Order: sequence, then structure tokens, then C-alpha cells
Amino acid sequence: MTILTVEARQLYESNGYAIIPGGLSLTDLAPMRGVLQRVVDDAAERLHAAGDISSTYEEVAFEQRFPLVSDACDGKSGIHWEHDVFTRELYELATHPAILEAIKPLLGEDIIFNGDFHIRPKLPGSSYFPWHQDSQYYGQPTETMHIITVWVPFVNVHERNGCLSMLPGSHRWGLMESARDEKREMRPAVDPETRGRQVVEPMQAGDLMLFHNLTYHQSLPNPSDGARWSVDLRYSAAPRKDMPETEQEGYRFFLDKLRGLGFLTFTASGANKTPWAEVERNYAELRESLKRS
Ligand SMILES: O=C(O)CCC(=O)C(=O)O
Repeated sequence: MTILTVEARQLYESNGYAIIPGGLSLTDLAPMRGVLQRVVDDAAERLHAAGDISSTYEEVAFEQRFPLVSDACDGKSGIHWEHDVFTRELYELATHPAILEAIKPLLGEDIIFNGDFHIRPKLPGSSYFPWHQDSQYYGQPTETMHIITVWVPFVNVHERNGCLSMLPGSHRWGLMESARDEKREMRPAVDPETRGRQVVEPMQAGDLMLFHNLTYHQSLPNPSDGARWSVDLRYSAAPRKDMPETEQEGYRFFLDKLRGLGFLTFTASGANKTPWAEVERNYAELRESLKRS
């Protein structure tokens, strides 16, 4: 069982992030990789049957196939990553004991999965995902919360295919001013590199990157010929009545916002862990109620 070593915990606390090498094995990743392959396969079959692409590229390797499909249909694959992969496999990954044991020392025994997760096939030719603190996207009331992103690469990531780059210690700067650009991506009002020195973080498939909601991070361009596949999963301590009022306010604001965006929060650990059957039912109800509203 992977646990957060004393050293990794100290790194998380001083830098605002830590990597756990080999936190998940390739066997652990296989079911979710299978879902991603299935989603790409279904899209390729559908687009091919509609005459939108001339090949399904089924012989092509995992990293190269989606870029080819996406290119052939001008990026209109019709895949909604966050919804099409909300499966039992995703649930099993999000509640994997290795991940929960890694974050328990930082969040406590009772953890919620916030529900907002992102599958990111960063395509060849993609540029930087710009510097940001996640709370700039979540909203100001979340500044007082502790939200951990667990970023997991499905392939090896490095400087030549868009790995993450971090600004150590930036989680102590508070929430910095930012505004959205024309692509709806946050841009910092002041370049954070004027205040800190970035550390580029190559990782192997299955390594876990844990980072704080105020830690500045970006991802590098991807000049390779393969997609950089990753998932980011987000967690908080289950809200408690003895938390400071500002933090409780952050939870109310944030969990409401996530729900409105169609993300289902559920208890990921402890005696009240939500079983998959209930998660599946609640998710279907949430999607249905959003469709009606
Ligand atoms: O995966 C990426 O390219 C960016 C990830 C990121 O910014 C995040 O998970 O908050």
C-alpha cells in the first residue's frame, strides 16, 4: 500500500505539491485506460459510419490514435470526456486505496471526492495550459479551503509532451488576481515567474502528483506526435460543523457550483463511503435534473 512518506508530506507542506512515484501500477491504470480506449473506439466508429473520417485508425497505438481521429474530424469528435467516462472504472480509480492513503494524512480520514475530474488528452501541437491556481477557477470563497488535486498520467510525461511545471511555495501566496482570456483560461495579473522559479516535473505513468488549490502550476506544450493522457481528481475533507465559518462558506459555495456544472460530489472514504450503485443513481438523477432546468 502506498502511503505519503514523511519526506513527501514535508515536501507537500513546504512546496504545495509532492509526487508519489509509482503510486499506481500499470495494472491499476488498465481499467480506466480501457474506458478511454472504448470511448475513442466508439467515436471513431460513429464518425466513420457517418462518413466524417476515412479510417477508424484501430491499429494505431493508444497515444497516437485519438490525435489522428481528432485531426481527421477537425476536433469535432463529439466526445464529452467528463460525462462519457463517468463509469465504475472511474469510481474505482477515484476511490483507489493508494490515492486515499496518500491524501488521508493531509485531509483526515473522511474524504469527499469533489466530483470535478478532467480527462486530458493533451494533443500534439497544444500549447501551454497557462499558469493558474485552481482556486482561481473554483472561485474566491474556496481560498480558505484545502482542496487536493491528484493528477495521474496514463502515459509517461516529460518536457516534450506537456508535463506539469510547478511553482514551489506559491500555495502560501494567497489567491492571486487573474482574469479569463478569450479561450476562457485564467491568466494571472502578474506573471508568477517574477516571484518564484518553476520546477518542471516529468512523471511516469501511474505516479501521483498531489497539489494544493493555491499552488501555481501550468502544463508545457506538447510538440510530440502522441496525446499526453492524464486525469486530475479533486478531493477535500468531508465538511464538518466545527470548521471555521469561512471554510464552511467555501464548501457551500463550491459544492453548489460543482453540482450546477453537473459534477457529483460523493464520500470517497470512511464508514460513510458512497457505494458505486448510489453514485451511479445520483449521477443519473443530477444529469436529468440539469437537463430539465
Ligand atoms: O493537465 C494539464 O494540462 C493541466 C492540469 C491542470 O491545470 C489541473 O489539473 O489543474
